Amino acid sequence: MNKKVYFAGSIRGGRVDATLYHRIIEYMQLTDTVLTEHVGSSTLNLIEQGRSRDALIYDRDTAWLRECDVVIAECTCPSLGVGYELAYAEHLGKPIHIFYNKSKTQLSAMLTGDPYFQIHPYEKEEVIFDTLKDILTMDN
Ligand code: 6K6
Repeated sequence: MNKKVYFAGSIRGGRVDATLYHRIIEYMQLTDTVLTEHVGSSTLNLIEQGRSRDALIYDRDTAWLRECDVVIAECTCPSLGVGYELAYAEHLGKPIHIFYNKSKTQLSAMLTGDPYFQIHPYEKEEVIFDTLKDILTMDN
């Protein structure tokens, strides 16, 4: 099944993992539709542009969260926006998979302590793609 994927990754929280996000998005786009392709872009404008511009981002992203079939989040780099998206998607009952590199960070207890989330710690990047393949071929 071609799934609509909401990929979440840090933007204003820091772009240290932006190239990893790009590789994850490219992999998922081989079989599925990624609604949030921009999260992996190397040319994002990170500057605050006022609340009305940010309101447009919020409205579009929350509409995509309502539309998606599954949420995939890469949480090695902490991000307030990603944390918000995860809680929003949980409230909607969306399947949520969280990846993080356990040799680089400790995930917030508000994520690891919530049994709703499917959490996938990894050390080697290759493992992410095997897990994604399983997720994207699941029935839901
Ligand atoms: C313009 C073009 C591309 O990006 C922009 C402007 N910023 C955002 N656009 C779209 N989604 C955003 C933007 N800033 C944050 N988000 C959403 O919040 C993304 O879906 C990320 O998963 C998450 C990142 O939050 P922060 O707190 O790290 O910025």
